[in-house]
Amino acid sequence: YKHPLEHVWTLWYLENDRTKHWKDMLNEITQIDSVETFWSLYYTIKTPSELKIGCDYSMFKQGIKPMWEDDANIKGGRWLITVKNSKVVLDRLWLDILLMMVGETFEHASGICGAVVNIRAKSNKISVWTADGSNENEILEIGHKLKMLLHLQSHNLQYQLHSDAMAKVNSSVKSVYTL
Ligand code: M7G
Repeated sequence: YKHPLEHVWTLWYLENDRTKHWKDMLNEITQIDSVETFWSLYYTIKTPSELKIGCDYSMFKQGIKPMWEDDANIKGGRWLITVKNSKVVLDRLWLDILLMMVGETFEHASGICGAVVNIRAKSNKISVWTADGSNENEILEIGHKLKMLLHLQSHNLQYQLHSDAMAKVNSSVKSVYTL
């Protein structure tokens, strides 16, 4: 017997390759539909801090691609957490966020599309993507819960719209909310 999750989730891996278009760097790894599958996968794959620079993991609800253009994301945005230095903190935050998502911890769990971790030379990033960038209540509930449950009092959480990320010309995307 396996303990089913409320939603089926898909794990994605992006491997940096300058010869490829962004979308072609995305690989769908597997579906996660039970607590047991979650943990066996978690212990099989590398943790985010073990990945090479330029790589990403994403875990999204089944049927949603981890890209701005997906119908579920196109009107949405992301809570962005910048994680400097510590490998332990990065891996811990990522696991906690995955557990919060599969455990439907958020009051507005239905508004969550997935989460991404970006391994970057400048600073690593973890983000939680939500479907509706105009739903202030939902966005703030999710943001406050992330901040509180992940003990991010000293971190800055920024909510950015994917439409702004898509349109960005320089490297900065404006934040709609900051916590
Ligand atoms: P990033 O990997 O989100 O962050 O975006 P980074 O700047 O810290 O590396 C890097 C680049 O990847 C963007 O400027 C886009 O060219 C491309 N890219 C990233 N995302 C999430 C998307 C997406 O959802 N759709 C498309 N078309 N390109 C994306």
